[in-house]
Amino acid sequence: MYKKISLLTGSILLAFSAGAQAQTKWDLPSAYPASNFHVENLTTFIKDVDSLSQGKLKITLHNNASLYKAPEIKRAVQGNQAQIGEILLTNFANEDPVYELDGLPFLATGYDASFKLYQAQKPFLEKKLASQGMTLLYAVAWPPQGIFANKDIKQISDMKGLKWRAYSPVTAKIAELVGAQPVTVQQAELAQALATGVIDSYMSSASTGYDTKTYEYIKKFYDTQAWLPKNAIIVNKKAFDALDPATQEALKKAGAQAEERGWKLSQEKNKWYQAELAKNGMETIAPTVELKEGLSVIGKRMLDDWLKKAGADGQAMIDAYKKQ
Ligand code: PCA
Repeated sequence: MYKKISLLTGSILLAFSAGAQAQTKWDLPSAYPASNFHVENLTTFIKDVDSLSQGKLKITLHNNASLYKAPEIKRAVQGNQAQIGEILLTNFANEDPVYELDGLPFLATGYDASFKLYQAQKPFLEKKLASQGMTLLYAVAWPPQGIFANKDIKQISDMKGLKWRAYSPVTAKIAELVGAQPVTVQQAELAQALATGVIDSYMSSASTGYDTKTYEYIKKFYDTQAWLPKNAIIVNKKAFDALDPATQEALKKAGAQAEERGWKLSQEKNKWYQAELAKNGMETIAPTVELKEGLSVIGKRMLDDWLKKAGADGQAMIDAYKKQ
């Protein structure tokens, strides 16, 4: 009898403590597949949030654009249909120049330079997102961008007429400037666009080449290392404010850890992705001097255009970047 009572008391206590710790459930849409390093990183982040918040904040990942397509995720977070989401910043270049900066070719070409560019961009990015009712939790760079094409490309004029997959306004602009035909296709639909011949070339990372099995259609990767765009994890401000202070801290801590881990993972896995491309018959080619020069002329022109659009804030970002 005594035993029974104590068991009962135990379960009541358990029920009570579970009830007292209100649990919050968030949805996290991402546009990339499970094999992608950003998504691997997100999976660890979600586990960390769970343990650091002592189970109070449960985040469900919806990867591969299964909940929202890439260009829709930002608005979903803004409207709190999703409380947290992953976006490719440069996808939103038409909304504000601050989103475009890390998508410009040949401004910041390696991981160190890209991280510096991020530090210069960050305060402006945070301000812009705050004005849209969101906060920046963390951002991680994609590996350097190169050109996937079967054609021999020795100079930019060789890119004329390519059926060029663009993922952002900037990558569409590059196509226009070299005389290629841009078609905007997000990564989740890229494999199909290759299979159906809608496109025959594009500029992106080895990571995306691997995720989409591009090697089944394209055999050359020109390693131009032109820029490193970033994915950002953004949070709806109202959803964040509704969390208790300890849970807010847990989320921020897990985010800071994910940012640090993500930049390392991007570099490490880039080597692995490149090896996988080679294993699957893709040749990595160093760009010729002419090709590099042609692309940097384009980069310079795009930066000038960007500075005109971005005004004083833009100049402040570039100055802060160059000062580091
Ligand atoms: N992969 C993404 C964006 C940048 C990258 O490396 C894509 O191709 O859609």
